[in-house]
Amino acid sequence: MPKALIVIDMQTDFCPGGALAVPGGDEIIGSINALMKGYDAVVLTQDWHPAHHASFAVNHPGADPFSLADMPYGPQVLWPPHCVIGTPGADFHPGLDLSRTDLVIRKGFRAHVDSYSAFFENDRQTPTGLAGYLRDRGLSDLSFVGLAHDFCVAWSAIDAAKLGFAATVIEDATRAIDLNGSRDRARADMRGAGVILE
Ligand code: VGL
Ligand code: ZN
Repeated sequence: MPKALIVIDMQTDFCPGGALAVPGGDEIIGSINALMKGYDAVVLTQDWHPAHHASFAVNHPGADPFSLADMPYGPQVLWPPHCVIGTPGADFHPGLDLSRTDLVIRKGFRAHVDSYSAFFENDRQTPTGLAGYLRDRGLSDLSFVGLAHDFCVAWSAIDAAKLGFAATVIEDATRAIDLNGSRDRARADMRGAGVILE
């Protein structure tokens, strides 16, 4: 089965020193680079928000970062501003090997809806186009790595499994934000959806 490595959001803002740093986020870059040669395709995702994005706490007067807001599509964690379009924080980490990248899929660029998953925005309906790309290329076996384990990696892997792809998360090559037990919940949800945790 042709296989793709899906590298989620390995961007400066999610690494130590960044605006929404995931603890140890930069420790996984070497293993991700090394994994790339074992795949038929490498896809990178890039979190890519306008400054007035609805997932930013600063755009909700009085709301604290990491609190929950009610969006038309359900509860949404409010984040510090991160991965703003065109800023250095939105760049891929300089250590990431870009030489084998087949496709970069940007997500979260619509101001009123967040997008954790590489496949669907958080309204769970608006597709990013990634499923069609992978199917067109016959890439049916997907391995997920990157940041953050408990948000964008988990949501992407769960959607992949629901869409009928074989989905594996290589946990050593991920790091979690771990907000109120989100890491354990993500692991249980992934297992429940048929994602293999490796
Ligand atoms: C992510 C929170 C907000 C992620 C992206 O990449 O996991 N988390 N935006
Ligand atoms: Zn984001």
